[in-house]
Amino acid sequence: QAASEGDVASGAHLIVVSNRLPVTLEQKGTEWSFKLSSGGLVSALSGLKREMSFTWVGWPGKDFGADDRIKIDSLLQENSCSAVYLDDETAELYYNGFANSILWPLFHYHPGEMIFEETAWDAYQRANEAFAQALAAVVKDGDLVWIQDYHLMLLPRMLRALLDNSGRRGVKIGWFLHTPFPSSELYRILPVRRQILEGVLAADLLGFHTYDYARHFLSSCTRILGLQTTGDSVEAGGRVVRVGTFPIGIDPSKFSEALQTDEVKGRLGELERRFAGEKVIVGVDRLDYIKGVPQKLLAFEQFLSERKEGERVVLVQVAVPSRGDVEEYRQLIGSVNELVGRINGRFGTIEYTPIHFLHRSVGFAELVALYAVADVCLITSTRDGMNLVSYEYVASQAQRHGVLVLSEFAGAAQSLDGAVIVNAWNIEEVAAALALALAMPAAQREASFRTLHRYVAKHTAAYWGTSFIAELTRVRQAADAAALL
Ligand code: GDG
Repeated sequence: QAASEGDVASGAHLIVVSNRLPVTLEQKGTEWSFKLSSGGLVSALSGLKREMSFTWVGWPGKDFGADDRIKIDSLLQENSCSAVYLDDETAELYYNGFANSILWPLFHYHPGEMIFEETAWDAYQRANEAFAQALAAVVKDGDLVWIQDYHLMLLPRMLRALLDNSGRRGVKIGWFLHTPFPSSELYRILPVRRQILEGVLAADLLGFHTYDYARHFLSSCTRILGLQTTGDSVEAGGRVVRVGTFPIGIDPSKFSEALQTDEVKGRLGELERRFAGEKVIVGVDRLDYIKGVPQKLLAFEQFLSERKEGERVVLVQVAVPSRGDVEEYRQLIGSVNELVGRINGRFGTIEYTPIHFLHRSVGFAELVALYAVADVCLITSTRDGMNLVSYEYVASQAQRHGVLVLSEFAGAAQSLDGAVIVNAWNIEEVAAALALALAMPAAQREASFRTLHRYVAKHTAAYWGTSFIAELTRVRQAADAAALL
């Protein structure tokens, strides 16, 4: 049962907290302006914004001087946002040093990439404390605070302490993890494993994309903290913390509506002419080692080497630059460039380039046209919390009924019946799935599309957000009722 805006508006105010505000600020002369940035979380919360109003609290991306802060604050306030300022050194160490170099690799089963440094851990604590202070200044009795992701795992506890000390009552805190939560066998590697668990356990409701992630979290609580758990709760410090599964989604109407615009129709027509007589496979990923781009390229190479007849096949791979200031990401760019060069050199001709590799982000209209023109979408994440690209492809395929080939290591594989599920590490298997997908009869493609589309149309970003908030409200009512007894 999803909450409506009225449910929240009737009592509490909702505050959403994430590491980054969803904006990029730009200065022209003395004036500041901003544009919305892209990414999984931004896409999901924009869908929620259509359903209910909230204030968004987060870091604006860099530090600003006092004069600029005044202008930026009022610009943000007009857009229901509020900034948490961090000095540049703290921000760098907290974001790149701890969140992206320790928690991110560990949560995606890459412990080899994890280098634990005390200075980064100190910065993570300082940054979470800065968020807690900023929030404590705006949170009122009875408000709902919804904290996002692995950057802010100490925040529930720090915020709770500040609220308790200042006598604030009835504030409910939710936290949602957008990445996988790894098996406790892996999680226990983390030197600060206790502090991180205790940090989130001060919340009232903890949300994960899949049941597996929730289960891993609960067994970490038992094994590391010795806490009592049930299938959907954990008892910590005399309180019962609810643990639930809330699979995220997209706003599918954004895609179906875009497909009706002249801009996208025009571009789609151009792409159809450009790729006439060829089959198109599309890939859209941030260039992150979790997205399995090298595995995808190797599988495509294998597929090409086995293909004896039929139309030419091209792979259009959008690889959005990401975290270029972290060493592992720079190495990845090098190896991906090398693979693309090798495969194009091996299979290309004057008339035919097998891989169109775009190492940049593309505009939304271009993205939708690319999704719509593609016969297959190939997702080979080696681990991925959910993966919204898979949903977006389905939302753009009402005409073509293309085939989704999806890694079993993406959270989306748990929900998207109708996709061809593959082990992304098995190059032969992915190559065979590509051949199968491209040869799939129209009736089978249509049936799979219908199944996929039904799910994507129902489990939207707004549904995800309102279900979480409804549950947080319910948890609060239950706690209030217990307090009266
Ligand atoms: C994290 C988790 C989880 C990408 N390239 C362009 C572009 N995008 C947009 C896509 C999509 C989003 O970025 C990517 O979302 P994903 O979910 O695939 O991946 P992450 O960014 O890693 O997100 C993930 C998500 O959080 C939500 O919980 O699903 O598992 O890792 O919306 O469309 N948009 C435009 N141009 C591009 O070139 N306009």
